[in-house]
Amino acid sequence: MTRRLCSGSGLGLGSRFGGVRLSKRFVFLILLSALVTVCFGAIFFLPDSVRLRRFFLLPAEPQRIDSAGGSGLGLAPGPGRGRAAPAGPRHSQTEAHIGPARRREEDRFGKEPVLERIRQEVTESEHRLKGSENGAEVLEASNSRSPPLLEAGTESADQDVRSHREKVKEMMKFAWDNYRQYAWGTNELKPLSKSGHTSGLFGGLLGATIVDSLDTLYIMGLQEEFREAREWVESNLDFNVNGEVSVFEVTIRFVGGLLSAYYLTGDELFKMKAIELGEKLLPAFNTPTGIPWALINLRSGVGRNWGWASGGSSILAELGTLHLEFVHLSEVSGNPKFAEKVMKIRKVLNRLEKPHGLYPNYLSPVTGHWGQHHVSIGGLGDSFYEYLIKAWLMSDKTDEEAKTMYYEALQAIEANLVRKSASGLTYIAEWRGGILDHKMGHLTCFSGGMLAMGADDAPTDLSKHYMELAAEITITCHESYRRSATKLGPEAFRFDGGADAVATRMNDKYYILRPEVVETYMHMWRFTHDPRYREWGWEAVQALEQHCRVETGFSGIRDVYSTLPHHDDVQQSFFLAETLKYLYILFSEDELLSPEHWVFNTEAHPLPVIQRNTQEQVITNDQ
Ligand code: DMJ
Repeated sequence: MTRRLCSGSGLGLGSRFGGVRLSKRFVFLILLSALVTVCFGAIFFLPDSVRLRRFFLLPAEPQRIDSAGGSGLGLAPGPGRGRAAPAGPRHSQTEAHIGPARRREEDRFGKEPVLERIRQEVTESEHRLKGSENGAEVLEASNSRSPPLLEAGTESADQDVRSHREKVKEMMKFAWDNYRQYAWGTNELKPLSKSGHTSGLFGGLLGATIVDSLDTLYIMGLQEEFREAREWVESNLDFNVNGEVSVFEVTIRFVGGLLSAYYLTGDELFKMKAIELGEKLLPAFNTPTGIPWALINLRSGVGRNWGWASGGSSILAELGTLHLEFVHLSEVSGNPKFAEKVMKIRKVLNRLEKPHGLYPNYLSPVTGHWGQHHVSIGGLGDSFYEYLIKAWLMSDKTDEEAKTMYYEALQAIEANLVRKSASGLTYIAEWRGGILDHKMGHLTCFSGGMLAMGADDAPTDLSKHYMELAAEITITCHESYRRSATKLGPEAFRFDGGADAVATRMNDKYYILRPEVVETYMHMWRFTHDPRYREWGWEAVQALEQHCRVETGFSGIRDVYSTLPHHDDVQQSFFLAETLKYLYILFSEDELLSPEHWVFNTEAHPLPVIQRNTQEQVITNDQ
């Protein structure tokens, strides 16, 4: 009878190597010396590895938050601005602090920022699989430093502006306190039921309001609340959940929120959490084209698309709104694999034939072909366009590809979708296979701010025009608010059948505390200093107070045309992340999170512009 020997059996009384019998002690010594060599090498030759840091370095203590100026900010400005820089990424690094891994990196690539190099590499060879796929190529951590949040001596003398800002801060505290009391640790507050709200977007992932609020609390100087939030993140934020999450929602709210908290505070905890979550999302990109799945099970890594999406497609606004966060994940981890994923998406989109120059909202991750030809600058499409212009700005105006794609898309949008109503209101319609649907979503209203943000760098003859278009869209969105009984805008409003910026269908009449209109007011104020934008922002504050504030938080309403209270019982996390933050900034000085230094992700989480010559500047600053 033949018997198969198990592989370990040969080590019974000694082993055979090429027929030579070795003693037990000799084998043991060989194994021991191999082990010592591996450990020695890992400790002394890879000291900058992110993975090793996780094992050997304790997270940094949180930054002390001082109260500074009337803005409520507890933030020290960046180097060279007259105050001491806090620890963390805002610290300048002397050459001595640049680790061996960074130096190895410089030897190979010069002093180019990681982003620039990745962009070039992906362009040169999209199909080349790099060592980074399996973590072998781990570069030194971020070379970007945080810019100042507020430069000294810029507090407004205007008492009204200050009191409006204080009012917004009070609203934030009220929203937070009630979440804390009735829904702590869940995703969102149900302010009427006084309980937690679970949304299908996050699978078993918890704490959306906490992570989404971190930077708002910090910026407003709500120190105690920020500390509690940080503590919860440290002790409870767990990504090892067996549930399907939306890759887009988790990226913009959780990854964006954590990255932003890291850049604002320098607290390593947020960075490590952001990277850990980023890693968990990576399997979503394992598709034949690199176009990510919409949903991913965080534990198993199995991905799929929404059942309702045309022909199993991924959605443009979802697959196209990962860029800023994933580029920053590479910046803070030093690992290019995150940025490579989103650069790959960019390449696929850029290469595709576009009907009339327009991007349909559905794209198959398997074939790389468009699904249904539905085009919208609102739901399903919106933030894809936003991230093109923001990628350009966040790259310190070096990402030419993003810039070109943005202005080309804008031209097609203008030619095919922008229309004027009979009364002269400019709106952006939706496009269904060549047929216009004369409706504009609340979501589309972000585009006023986007147009203003991109106006400066438009081809010269178009700059002024885009600024005018931005102002016209803002007027239309304001009208959609002004024409309702509550002075809050509906989810969608129409320009056909006699309608002019009003909702005509019951299921378009709701308002769920969305930010897009006040977001645009904020940007328009900053670019023009036209006082009406602050006035309109204040109108929105009053309407929110009157119709959305309930005894224990803020709630959406089901019909903006009725003043009878009919609340939806959800305090959305984006109300704290975006709506209140944009209102607060609207009533702050321009230097708070100035566009020169910061770009907001689509959930209003500020991310720093990645300076072209960061490395050189870092060294120069310390000399
Ligand atoms: C936010 O989560 C983001 O702004 C996203 O891009 C779309 N809409 C919601 C808020 O309305």
